[in-house]
This record gives sequence, C-alpha cells and structure tokens, in this order.
Amino acid sequence: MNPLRTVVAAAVITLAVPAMAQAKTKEMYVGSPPATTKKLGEATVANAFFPSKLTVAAGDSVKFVPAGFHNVHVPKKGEGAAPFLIPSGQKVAGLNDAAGAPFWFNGQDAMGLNPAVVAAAGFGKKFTYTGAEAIQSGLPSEKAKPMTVKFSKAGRYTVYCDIHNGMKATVKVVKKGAKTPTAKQDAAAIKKQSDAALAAAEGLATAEQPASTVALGVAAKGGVEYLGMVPANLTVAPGTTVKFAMTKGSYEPHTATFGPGDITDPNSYIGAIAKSFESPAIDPKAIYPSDVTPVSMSPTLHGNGFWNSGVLDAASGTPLPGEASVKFDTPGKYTYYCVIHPFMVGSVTVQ
Ligand SMILES: [Cu+2]
Repeated sequence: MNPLRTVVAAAVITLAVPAMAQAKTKEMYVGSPPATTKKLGEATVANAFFPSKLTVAAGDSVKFVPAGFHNVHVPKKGEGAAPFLIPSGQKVAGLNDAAGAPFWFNGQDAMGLNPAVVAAAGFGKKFTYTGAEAIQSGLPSEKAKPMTVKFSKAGRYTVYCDIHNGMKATVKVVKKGAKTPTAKQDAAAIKKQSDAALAAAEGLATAEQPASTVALGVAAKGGVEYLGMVPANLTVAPGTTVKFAMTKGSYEPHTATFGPGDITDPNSYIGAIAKSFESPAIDPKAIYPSDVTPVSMSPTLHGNGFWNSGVLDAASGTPLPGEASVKFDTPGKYTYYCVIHPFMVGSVTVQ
C-alpha cells in the first residue's frame, strides 16, 4: 500500500474520533459491593443495585457485576419484573400429613421456580438493549462473570432482580454524546449508598417487636435486611397466639416452619422440605400454610409437630400473605426455621 495513503487514512480516522464521542462502559453491582457486603456481615443483606441510579449516554454500556444471589432483568418495553415462583402446571395431589390426614392444599397449583429466570444464562455475555426484547441474566453461579448491556436508545429504564421482589435500579440513558456523571461522581454515589446501607443495618437484630410477635427478618430502607428471627427466642404463657410477620420494606420471602428432623439433613422431614427449594418442583408443604383454620401447636400437630406459615412476603403485588399466627397451649420448647433461608432459626418456649 502507498505509505502516504496510509498516513492520510490514519489522519482522517484521528480527526473523526472526537466527533464520534467515545462510548463508555459503567459498572453497576448486582447486590452490595464486596467491601460493603463484608461490613454488613453474614446475617445482613442489602438487596439493591449499587448504584441504584446510573446515567449513561445512548450507545454506552452498563456492566452488571454479580455481587450476591441476584439476577438482572431489563424487561421488554412495557413489562416489569418476572415472578420468581410460578405455578408449574401440575396440581398438588395425594399429600398427607404424618397422621395420614390429607393436607388442605391438595388440588391447588404446584409451584416451581420460573424457568424464564432460572434457565437463562446471560452472565458473562454482552447484549444490546433496544426495548424489543428482554435481557435476562438468569441465576448467578458461584463464579458468574459480569453481563454487559449496551443501551442504544435514550430513555429511562428500570432494571430488576426477579428473585427479590422490589429490588430494582434505574438506568437513565441521555442522548448520544450528552454529558454524563464522571467515574468519580459514580463512585461517590456508590459510597453514599453503601454508607446509608451500613447505617440502616444498625440495631436490626435487636429491634423491638410487638408482644407475642416474631419478625421473620427485619428490613430497613434500601433493601437492607437482617436475616434472622427477632426475637430469636420467645417465651410465652400457655394459651398465647404468636404472630410471625414480615417487616415493611422486605424484598425477601420467608417462612416460619416447625417440624421434626434436622434442617441440614435432606432425609429428615423438615430438611427435605428446605432442600426442595433447590429443585424445580418445590415441596407444596413448603409453599402453602399447613393450616387455614386456627390450630394449637403441640408435638403431635399433624402427627409430628408440623406447622408452617407458608411462604410470606411483604410485597403488595403478590398473592402471598405477610403474616401467619399459631396458638401455643402445650408447654415445651418449639424450634422453627425459615425453609427458604435454613440458617434462620428461632424458638418459642411455652411455660
Ligand atoms: Cu435479588
């Protein structure tokens, strides 16, 4: 090739660059950044994108960095978050309790994890979002790589985590070439959000609850939640009805589940129920409340001391209730778990 022509061509390219405005890539953590996660400790989560608001220009990309058990879903135009739990198409059938009595939920929908969420494999890939098609990361594996999404059109887009109902972020896309916050400003927004999350996490584990009430997790602003029973040990007099309640602002689902066995042993009664959350066919005994009429808890309820609140959440857009109650007449110590978060354990002592 003629060397002069090469030089001229190179000069033209160089001149063209400033006019094109370089496309940028900005990061958004899908969950709290590692340093914040560490400070929050094992029992507290921040179900949020960091930063929860990001401004880019058309043609720029957002690199969604996995940072916890969350997915990323940029819905198709006009749509919202996807439900994580959906009817599997089967009906519950032939389920009896340990005393041989059929459970009330025979004939109800069996539930499973939404395949649109769990079967997607978007982490580690690059996409362009136009609004015509949804972008879905799917569940993060242990070593999930970031998912990069190029936003081609100006607009305001909501990004969801379908696992945690309420966890969302805004990506504002300004017109191509328009000024957007600097990397320093973006880092400052993450820092501010992290500091607020750490402040909100203070004191949740010991938060005062109404009489005879146990909070299943204690949520605070910004998706922050202490994942524990509060109070962890409750003592009541015989004849007391205890209420298990979700707290306002929670993006988590929880249960209060009493039953025999070891939650960590999948061959035990309660362990099998907890384990089923890792399978496509979730045990209906985990999903549905064990009873729809008031019952009295005892070591022989349902033949083996089983009682379940069923899955509860604090969201208004789901059919799930936010609380469940059971009466305690028989003295003793009763241990219960959240079968979705098996490390959440509590006890009720009746004396
Ligand atoms: Cu989430």
